[in-house]
Amino acid sequence: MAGTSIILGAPIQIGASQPGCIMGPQSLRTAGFVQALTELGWKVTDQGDLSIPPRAPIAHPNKAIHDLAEASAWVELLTERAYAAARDSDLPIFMGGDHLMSAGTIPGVSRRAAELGRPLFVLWLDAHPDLHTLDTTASGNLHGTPMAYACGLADFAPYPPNAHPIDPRNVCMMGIRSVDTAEAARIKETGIEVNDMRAIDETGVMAPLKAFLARVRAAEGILHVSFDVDFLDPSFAPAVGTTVPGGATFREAHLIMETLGDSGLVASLDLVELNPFLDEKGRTAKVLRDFTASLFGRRVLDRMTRSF
Ligand code: B3U
Ligand code: MN
Ligand code: MN
Repeated sequence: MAGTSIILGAPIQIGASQPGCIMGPQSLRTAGFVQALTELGWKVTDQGDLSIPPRAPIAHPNKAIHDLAEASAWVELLTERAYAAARDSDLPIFMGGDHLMSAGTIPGVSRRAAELGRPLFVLWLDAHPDLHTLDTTASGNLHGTPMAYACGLADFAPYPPNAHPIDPRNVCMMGIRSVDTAEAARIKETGIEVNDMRAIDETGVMAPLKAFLARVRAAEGILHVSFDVDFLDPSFAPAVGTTVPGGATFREAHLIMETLGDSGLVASLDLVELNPFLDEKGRTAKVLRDFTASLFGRRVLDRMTRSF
């Protein structure tokens, strides 16, 4: 399954509640991320880290919001660069940075999907749905908003208008276990598929994952995976600012990544919210490296590729 992968670092931390995600891409590189994929036969081009120039603050009626000018600059830059990375490689990886990053990467890869005339699907692995708008976020932390922007659910000015919003019916969320009231209302309105941890406890991860992958395949869709570290249980992935107990186990996450790799449907990947300042001897960075390698084809034993 090996092909080409562009790696883009987006050291964003202004969307989060505490500093540290700025070191995310470097921590992954230090863990031997690029080598792990190269060993699997992938041709990897690390384009390094993006940056935005300093800018004047922008005020918003919602006084809780901070760093809005920087956030819109990141969205604008990432939309363009994610589009180009998707156009120029088989499976680009966007290394965050906090989850604000996906407000740029998803519209970027969505533009590429539109160009190919194929629908974009998103698998959202996260403790949170990140469905706040600028008006409903109470924390003012903009990493709580990317999915609402990606789906075009509200006016996000001063962000650039989202020219390629995704259809909420093409989103599948897994691992959800912390939802604010406004987000719950938006889940109801849009009908976004949310597999919360209760659902996963009841059915396991494979039933909803297989059903979703079958939908992607039937629609000849392109799949983007957005992987927030807090999807994982903090007991083995502590390097995240917003830990929520009761996350995915190592085995559940590993099975998801191998199954995604087997499917051959994944066209782009976000790795977000890694905060190396909170890590224990690089443990979480290594977990992300290994899960990514699983998605990229690393297997414990060779076995027939299954198609889902
Ligand atoms: N929904 C809360 C908490 C949160 C969202 N995303 C993360 N935390 N990582 C908020 O602040 O919007
Ligand atoms: Mn998130
Ligand atoms: Mn989260």
